[in-house]
Amino acid sequence: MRVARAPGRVNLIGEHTDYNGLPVLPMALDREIVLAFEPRADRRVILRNSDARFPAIDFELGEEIPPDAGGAWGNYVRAAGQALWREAGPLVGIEGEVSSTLPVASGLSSSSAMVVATAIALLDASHKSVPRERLMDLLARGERYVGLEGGGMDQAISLGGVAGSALRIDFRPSLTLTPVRVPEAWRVIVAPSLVEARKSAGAKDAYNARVRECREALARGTGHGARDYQELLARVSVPEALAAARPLLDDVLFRRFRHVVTEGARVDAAVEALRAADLAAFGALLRASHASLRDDYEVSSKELDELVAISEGAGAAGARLTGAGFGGSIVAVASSDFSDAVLSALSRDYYRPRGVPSAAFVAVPSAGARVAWGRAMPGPLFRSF
Ligand code: NG1
Repeated sequence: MRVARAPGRVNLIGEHTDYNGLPVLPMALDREIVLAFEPRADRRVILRNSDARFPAIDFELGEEIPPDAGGAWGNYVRAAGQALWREAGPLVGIEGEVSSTLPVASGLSSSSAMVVATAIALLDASHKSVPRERLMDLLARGERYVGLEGGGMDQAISLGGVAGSALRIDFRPSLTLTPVRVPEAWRVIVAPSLVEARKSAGAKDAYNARVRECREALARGTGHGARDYQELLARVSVPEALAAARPLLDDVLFRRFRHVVTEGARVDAAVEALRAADLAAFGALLRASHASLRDDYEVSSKELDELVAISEGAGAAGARLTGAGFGGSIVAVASSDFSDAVLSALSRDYYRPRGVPSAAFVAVPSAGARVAWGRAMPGPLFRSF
């Protein structure tokens, strides 16, 4: 048996920036999709899921793989199979079982972890390889198979995660990953809202609408001829971009535009704060990011706002929704002195009233996806991608 493991991620800052060409700052989690598999002699993929909610899947790899009925987890497997076949095919199939320590639809990228785990399993089974950055990019485009016009953050961090570090990921002019160590005394707390952000369902339309609005805002002359927001901000400052955009955009488009350009600048500032171990400055940026996502981008919810308020009230330096929003999770950053207080407050004020002891956890910045022989053998037998 071989085992492919692909972690989920928590994004510290840089939300809804990746598909606009601006950077992000996620870290890979110590929670992951685990795919135990054996290569097959033909091109069938047969996978069981240890979670009884998800029925087994069985399909043939190829250039054009027909989708399963909407919303099925098997579409993330198909997405990886089709993208990889087009890049590196023909491939041999696999047979095995998927399990997960990642909560689904929680803004922690279990879907991209599924795509990445499938891809590295198929490559391993077929004795093929694809250069790392190329794989990140092709899986990002490949995941659009499920109908979400997503960016490239999730596949890149799941493949490229570095233990102990967050990664600044730039998408332009080329995909670049820069690890930035998370200070020992900081705690990154993830708190799921228990409201699922199922992008295979309603949240997909809301997400794709934001992608279109951002393109439209740029096309209405606010982009100074730039092809994306990265090019725009290489030409003009944030205040200049905002002043020029105001008269050209209606209220909604202006607020979408304002979120994107200010969030891009917050990523730059957050990387500096992280390098300087300046927790107060980092926390202030998280707060500003959340306000912008709530008021300008309109992707928060009352549950996410409540989690943010509880965390900050209990001593977190800052907190914000993480991932696409519309449900999912928040991330809070606190000094080690305050993390217990934050976790207790979340349990007392958010989870217990909803009938669960807690769902929050301290996230450990972890390594990226890998394939190993046997069930859980660490060390040199791991092959990194
Ligand atoms: P989630 O929904 O949290 O997995 C999505 C996109 C990201 C990024 C964030 C918002 C995919 C697979 N994921 O992440 O690329 O745009 O929203 O910052 O499309």
